Amino acid sequence: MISAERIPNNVGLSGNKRLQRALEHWQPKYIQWWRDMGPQGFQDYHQVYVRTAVSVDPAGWAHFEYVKLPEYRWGIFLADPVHDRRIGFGDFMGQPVWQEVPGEFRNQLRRLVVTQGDTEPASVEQQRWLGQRCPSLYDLRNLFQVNVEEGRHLWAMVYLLHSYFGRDGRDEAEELLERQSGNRDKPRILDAFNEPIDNWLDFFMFTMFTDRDGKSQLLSLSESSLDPLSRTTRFMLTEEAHHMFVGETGVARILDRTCQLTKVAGFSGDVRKVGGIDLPTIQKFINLWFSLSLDLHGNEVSTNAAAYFANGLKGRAYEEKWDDHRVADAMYELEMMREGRLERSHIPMRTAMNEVLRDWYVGDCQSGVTRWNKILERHGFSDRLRLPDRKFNRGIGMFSSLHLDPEGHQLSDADWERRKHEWLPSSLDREYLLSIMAEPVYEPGRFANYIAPPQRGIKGAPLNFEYVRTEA
Ligand code: BYC
Repeated sequence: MISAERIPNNVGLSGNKRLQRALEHWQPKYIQWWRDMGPQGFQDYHQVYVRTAVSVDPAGWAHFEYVKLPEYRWGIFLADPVHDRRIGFGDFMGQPVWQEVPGEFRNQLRRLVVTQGDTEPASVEQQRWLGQRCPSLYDLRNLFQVNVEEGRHLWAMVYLLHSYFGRDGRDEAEELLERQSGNRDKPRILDAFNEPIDNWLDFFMFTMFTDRDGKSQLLSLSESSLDPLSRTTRFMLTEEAHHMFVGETGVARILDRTCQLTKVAGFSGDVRKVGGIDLPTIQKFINLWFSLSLDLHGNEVSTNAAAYFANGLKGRAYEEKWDDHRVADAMYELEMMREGRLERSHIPMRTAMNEVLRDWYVGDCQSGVTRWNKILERHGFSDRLRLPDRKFNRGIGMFSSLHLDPEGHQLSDADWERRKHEWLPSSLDREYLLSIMAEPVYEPGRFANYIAPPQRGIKGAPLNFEYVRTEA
């Protein structure tokens, strides 16, 4: 018997027998999945100082305790309801939001919830070996905090599937535990979630760029006319912020250390000789994860996206900041491929909604890169990091058939093959990273040579706090 108290929630779980029964069936499979596919080597003997959301108010956020990972209390939370909330965009604008799924939009909504839900366990799977190469206990704990929260986000989507999509929803919830990141026969739905994340530079770039796509998508789903979806994703956004913090500060600390080590190596020397991560390598990982995450926004021209908007299923980020919420006639200007040439064109904005969201995303990423460059500036370096052109290295959308360099110049297939590792990580780069991460750092207060310590510890604890401990 599943106890509702073990699942912190504000959805009245103890009074909802149907949902309890559905979760009773699903939860043991989830725990088995977590053991098999979650953090490897940290299931039974380690306790982690994690934050558990026990309610949606700020006090419920500050709940920190040591837990064994499989015993984490994954909860189900919806942000508080907004009184008399109305549909904020599209053809049904102004009507009351929906508390149930309208039959005509059931398939579209299920598809959105399943796609979102699929990414959450996928990321845990991608990151499952990182604990064995961690740069410090502080970072190890942050990795696990991110992992348990991704697990909780899966619970959030499974709650929606079980509560609002009947039998199909229950089947989909099972399948979320059956697909596997990188599996040839049963891969995860979106491409970036099938890429391996086997070193900590990948991890920090993933949490910086791919979790930020999580933010774009959750912002747009939080505008949804389906109120339970809106409320669920609004609460998820509060957790997403921490994931991006881990990514942005992780890269910032590597940059800081790279600058220090470059001075040690002598400016013309190779920072790898003193165990650091050189700026060109950092730039390649930016290029990779930024372009993979651009793909996650879908095709530039998309009738699916137009239908999601028209039907009020998915809005734009911060929809309230726009003037026109119906977008019946507005046009959108974008670069398009026509007869093999790039030219600027105007298309109906509704069909460009994936691109509109991508615009928001690119701006948000740029702010982060600008903050990273301040570190280089502070150390007196003239080098600067950059986002590549958004057509670079695309696997989805109309630019996926082209080869371009990071400045956006077209290349022949042969030139691309010859030069791609100037811009994207090579197997040698990856081998180098694994070589400096081979020995995990489990000693409290110590940090691997390639990364600077953070400015402060977690919840006021010192840097030498034992953020992950083995049982006495
Ligand atoms: N990979 O009309 P189109 C997160 C497919 S991350 C593979 O452009 P649509 C997180 C598409 O399925 C956020 N296939 O796209 C971060 C369709 O296939 P079919 C996750 C792709 O439908 C870190 C076809 O191309 N949230 O939370 O508008 C850690 C035509 O597509 C891809 C969401 O995804 C791709 N990248 O899809 C943990 C939100 N892109 O039907 C978590 C929900 C497109 O022709 N999903 N295709 O076979 C959506 O909003 C939309 O499904 C998409 C775009 C944004 C993915």
